[in-house]
Amino acid sequence: MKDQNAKDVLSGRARDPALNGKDPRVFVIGEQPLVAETRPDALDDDTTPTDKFFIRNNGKIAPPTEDPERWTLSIDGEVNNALALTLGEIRQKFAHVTQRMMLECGGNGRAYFSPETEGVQWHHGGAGCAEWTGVRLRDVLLAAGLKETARYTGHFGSDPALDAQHPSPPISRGIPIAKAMDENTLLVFAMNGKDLLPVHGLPLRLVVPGWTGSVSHKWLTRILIRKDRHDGTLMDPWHYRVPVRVMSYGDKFDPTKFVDLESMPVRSIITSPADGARVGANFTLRGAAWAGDRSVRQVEISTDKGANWRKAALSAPKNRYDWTRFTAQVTLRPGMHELWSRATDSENNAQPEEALGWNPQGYCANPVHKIKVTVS
Ligand SMILES: Nc1nc2c(c(=O)[nH]1)N[C@H]1C(S)=C(S)[C@@H](COP(=O)(O)O)O[C@H]1N2
Ligand SMILES: [Mo]
Repeated sequence: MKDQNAKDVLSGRARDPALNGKDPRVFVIGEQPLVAETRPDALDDDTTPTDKFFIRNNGKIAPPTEDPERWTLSIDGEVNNALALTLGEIRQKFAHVTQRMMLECGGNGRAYFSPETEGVQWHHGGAGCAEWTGVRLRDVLLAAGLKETARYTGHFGSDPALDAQHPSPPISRGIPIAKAMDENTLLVFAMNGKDLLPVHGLPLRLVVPGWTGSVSHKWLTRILIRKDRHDGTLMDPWHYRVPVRVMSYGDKFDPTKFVDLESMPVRSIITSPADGARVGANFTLRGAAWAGDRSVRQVEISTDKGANWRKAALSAPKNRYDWTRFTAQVTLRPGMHELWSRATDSENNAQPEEALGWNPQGYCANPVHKIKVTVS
């Protein structure tokens, strides 16, 4: 991690203006396109401040818009009244909702797979929990009048491809209509009480909580309602799909044995103390846990590399898709120690000690979080 930061300071941070104002613990793991994750000790706030929120772009950041209120979102396809709504109209016509909800990249945890897989090497910090303000996508879709044939959404935004060397069209993913109609799926114009930052989708984005972050489209301009699964960029058989059965490195890739990655798996992180910290003999350990569409049933802590576990105290989430904060009182002898956290979800899935479920694109690695501390 230290090396990561050094590299970050020398390269990405110096160059990419999107990192201006971000906490130094948001470190670059991909430069073209810009991808940056948050060190777990920077996720110690109940609500993740915007300056500590991870960044995942697939192309360039969309060019700034002159007049955000006149930004237009179109809804077309399998609807009775195709709509073209300005942001001003969206604000005016639909009820505003504010909820604290998780956003997490589908590749979060990828660095823990062995053998290493393709893709950006996220540790545990491709996730954050912000207060999102917007309107329910459901309300807008009801205004457009879904036809009986409506099955799936397709999302389009205004971010351009990276450059001539990377001419692939911008990401365009989608979700089944049931998730689009879920009351927690929001069309968002504010993050933590302020307009979205350009890098987080100014002026309008989707937040589809609990699911792979790739469906939470930024710089959103159009939602196409479809009769069948969307076929946009990164809806191919490789991306954001996970094997139905356990597979191993070297197994033949058979696309018929894969399903769309939707809900993210259970995960916990220790947010205090920081990895590598010096601590007193008695301290309060703090952390956060989340589980995609499911809830967190319990979090356990081990101070002896998994030989013994004991329960952490959980605080109640504010609303659905909020993370669960936890604390534990820890007493340790002088010396070096490891602190581990393990969460279990409402369907009794627990984090494994090492990343299981290897898959070629490296989705959903959720091993227990392990940090080292020194008691002096
Ligand atoms: N238009 C657009 N939306 C996008 C992306 C993108 O590249 N372009 N990346 C997606 C991915 S993969 C993730 S994980 C989230 C990250 O959101 P954030 O950068 O605000 O943290 O945005 C999603 N929405
Ligand atoms: Mo992502």
